[in-house]
Amino acid sequence: MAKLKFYYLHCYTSEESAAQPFQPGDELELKIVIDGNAKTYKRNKMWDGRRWDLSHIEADYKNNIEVILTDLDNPRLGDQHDLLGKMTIGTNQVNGAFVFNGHGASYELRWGPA
Ligand SMILES: [Ca+2]
Ligand SMILES: [Ca+2]
Repeated sequence: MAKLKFYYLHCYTSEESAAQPFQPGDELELKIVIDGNAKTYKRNKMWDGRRWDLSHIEADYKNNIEVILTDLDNPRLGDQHDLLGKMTIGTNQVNGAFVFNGHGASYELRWGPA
């Protein structure tokens, strides 16, 4: 077993421009899959310089944690969600960071020992 806690997700560059009227920044879906069990967290209005505090999320895991970050859009209007990236944390990586940079975005996730 390994144990970690997430610290934050920091936005360096959002996928959608904060300057776009009616669409300020990203609508994020953060999916955390702990040994195959998925939990989903959402946060609207993330843009350059904003930080999402994740310090309430701890994980005990046996094999791995998969993290999938998506900017939600509007598929019903033909605007598909944008996958910003996915990554896997193994049991030997209880301290680390990862940058999601799909679709020109840049978000850094940090985590450490719980
Ligand atoms: Ca969006
Ligand atoms: Ca988008």
